[in-house]
Amino acid sequence: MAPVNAGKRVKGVQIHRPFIYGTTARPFNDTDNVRPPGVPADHTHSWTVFVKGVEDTEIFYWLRRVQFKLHESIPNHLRTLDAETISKENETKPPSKRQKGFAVHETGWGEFEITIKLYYDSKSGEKPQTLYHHLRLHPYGRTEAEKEAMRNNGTGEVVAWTYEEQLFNEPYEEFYKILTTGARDKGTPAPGGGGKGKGKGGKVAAAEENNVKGDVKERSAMIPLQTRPGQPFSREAEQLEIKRIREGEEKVQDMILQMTRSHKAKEAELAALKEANAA
Ligand code: SLL
Repeated sequence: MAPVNAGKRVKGVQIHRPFIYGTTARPFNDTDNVRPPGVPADHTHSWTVFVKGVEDTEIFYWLRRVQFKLHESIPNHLRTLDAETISKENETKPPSKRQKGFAVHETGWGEFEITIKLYYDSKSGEKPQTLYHHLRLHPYGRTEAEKEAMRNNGTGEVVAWTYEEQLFNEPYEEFYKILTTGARDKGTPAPGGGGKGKGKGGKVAAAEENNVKGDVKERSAMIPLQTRPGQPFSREAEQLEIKRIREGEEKVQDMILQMTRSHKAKEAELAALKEANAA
């Protein structure tokens, strides 16, 4: 899709939208993940690759199409999903069954790299962008604890999820309106049908500032305050990560200090030995 020129850009403005992409895999078993009939006997896992909003908030208003390129050993390995088609299918489903993101469900036996191509709303004028994700079927890590962290709290699922933020730099005015019009509580309908109309846009920033309860609003750039089961990306997780990085930095600084000291001591020793040798 060739980018269209959608009028003037909003200068000095950068809008971001958080999203999550990745894979969730489960080994087949005899109880709650039985290999479906027709699935080859050498397939060991069922898995899903997805692109979705944080806390399953909608993303179809800025992300219009996703193409997943799977391993060539998989029949039909190019899978293209359109937001419009998914939305139409959703109309016939009860709210709890509606699909909020882009997802491909498959079965297989091996891990490989999946190419994920993102196509934006044509009014954005953005070129498609490619992400790469390695499908994980097996937990990995240097320690049991690291492996366990990939097992999604004992559900048996192997999760490999990545948090990302899509940046729209100086968006076109029309697209800016789409992005910023209609922040609202989750589960409430879009204003003006599809969010193109009636402006509640000014409330977005205020909503983020007043996010004391931690509820994520639709059509906002918010992420939850607290980590919850199945929702690992939050302000809380961010703070923990910052703490971990700070502690790592301190440790490295400490190691550098120790090394410098021992290096100086060795140099002094060397100088003394040289002196003794010359005498
Ligand atoms: C490996 N380099 O050797 C990888 C290749 C391919 C995975 C993994 C087949 C699924 C199907 C499948 O799982 N391919 O036949 O539908 O580990």
